Amino acid sequence: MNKRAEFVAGLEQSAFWMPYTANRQFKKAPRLLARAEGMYYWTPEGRQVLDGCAGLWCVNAGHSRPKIVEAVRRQVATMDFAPTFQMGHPIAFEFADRLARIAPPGLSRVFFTNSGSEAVDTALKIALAYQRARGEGQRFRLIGRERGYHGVNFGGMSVGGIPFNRKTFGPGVAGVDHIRHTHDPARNAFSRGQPAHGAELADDLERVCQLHDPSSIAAVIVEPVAGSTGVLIPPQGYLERLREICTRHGILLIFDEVITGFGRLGKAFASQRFGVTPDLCTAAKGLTNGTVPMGAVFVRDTIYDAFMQGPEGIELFHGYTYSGHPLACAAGLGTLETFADEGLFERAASLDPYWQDAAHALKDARHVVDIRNLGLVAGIELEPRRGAPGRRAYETFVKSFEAGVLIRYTGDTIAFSPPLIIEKPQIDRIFQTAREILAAVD
Ligand code: PXG
Repeated sequence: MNKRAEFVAGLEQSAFWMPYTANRQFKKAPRLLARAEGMYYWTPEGRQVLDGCAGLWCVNAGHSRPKIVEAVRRQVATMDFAPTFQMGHPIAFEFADRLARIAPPGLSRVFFTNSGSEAVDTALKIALAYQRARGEGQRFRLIGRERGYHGVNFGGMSVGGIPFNRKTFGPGVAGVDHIRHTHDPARNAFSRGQPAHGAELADDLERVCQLHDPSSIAAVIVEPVAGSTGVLIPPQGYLERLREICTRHGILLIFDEVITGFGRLGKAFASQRFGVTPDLCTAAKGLTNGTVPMGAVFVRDTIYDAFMQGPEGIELFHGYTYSGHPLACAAGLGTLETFADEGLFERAASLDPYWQDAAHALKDARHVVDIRNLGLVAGIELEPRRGAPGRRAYETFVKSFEAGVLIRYTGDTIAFSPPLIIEKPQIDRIFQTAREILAAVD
């Protein structure tokens, strides 16, 4: 047996319990990646694969970019780790201050975590503690949305709206309810950008407010664009209306921007693209270009100030050993520098129309029942195969990888979210490959 065959044969017994993966199926027929640069991965055999989904929606500046690699290399050789509990290191302050400059207006305080899931749970805890700090401790409820994904920790799982992510893990956090999702293909299929119909779906928050009494609600959390459940774009006017209802009832609005942050929609944050400013917002993934794990919560100044009023002492009993890890901060600074050097926010915005046309050109492709897009994201929804939901999208994903293009799939939607450095011929290749594969899969 050659080395590769030996490795694959050994996988079935491997100790690695893979996340969100059909382990038995995967270990029999693995898809492996060994190297990455720019827009491409290479398999261990040296086959080149175009990255159509920025790894997992995170490598927004492309792979192994020199400034990021160098910043991490320099930092690990200078200081590998230092605590941020009652101690500090300059790079964490520097990175937070640089982030505050690109944050949505007014959200200029930054709490560091190590992942999107931790950022979400941190944002929910800050929301609860803030309500208490301002004398509104009766606000204990947290409201999420159906089809929302907010990571896998207990808070994020509870406010999340994906049945499979919830059903085997008990009751979750108490006091959680959900508003309805915005997916409405009957009225909005094949919308380009934001769908025209559905602003009134935000009024479902009023229903939940009346049911529970709005003065019991601490916060509402939504993804501005729902990524994981199939690229659901908010209808025109919807986010504005959510904002208005939250403000009217003293409820904090949290945007989960783990996917939409860092240029995905052509601005630093979706909030700026939509012109709707939340009270807190989460980020992760693109924050460090996926190089070193990190998440962050951006907090409105007035919320931070409310914590700084009491007697001297620890203001928030919360934090992670690795909050503000020096390597993550170095990767983040290298990421910001790369974005600035290459104008990547603007690049994503300027490619948006080309991307949109390329995606919607698949309208007549086989199996396609809807196409949704915004910024450099697209979701193509397929008609489910009878009796085997999700199977057609899964096979499309596998065949696409074999054809040299990495994409994502969720349910019966295939999702595209390439690094923002993508060139137009690469955009053509992604969608052309999808068209050919859709013609070939059953
Ligand atoms: N919030 C949102 C909106 C996310 O998309 C998380 C929180 C959790 O982040 P961490 O870093 O804890 O994984 C996410 C993560 C996919 C996919 O293909 C999406 C995510 C993760 C993995 C796969 O849809 N989103």
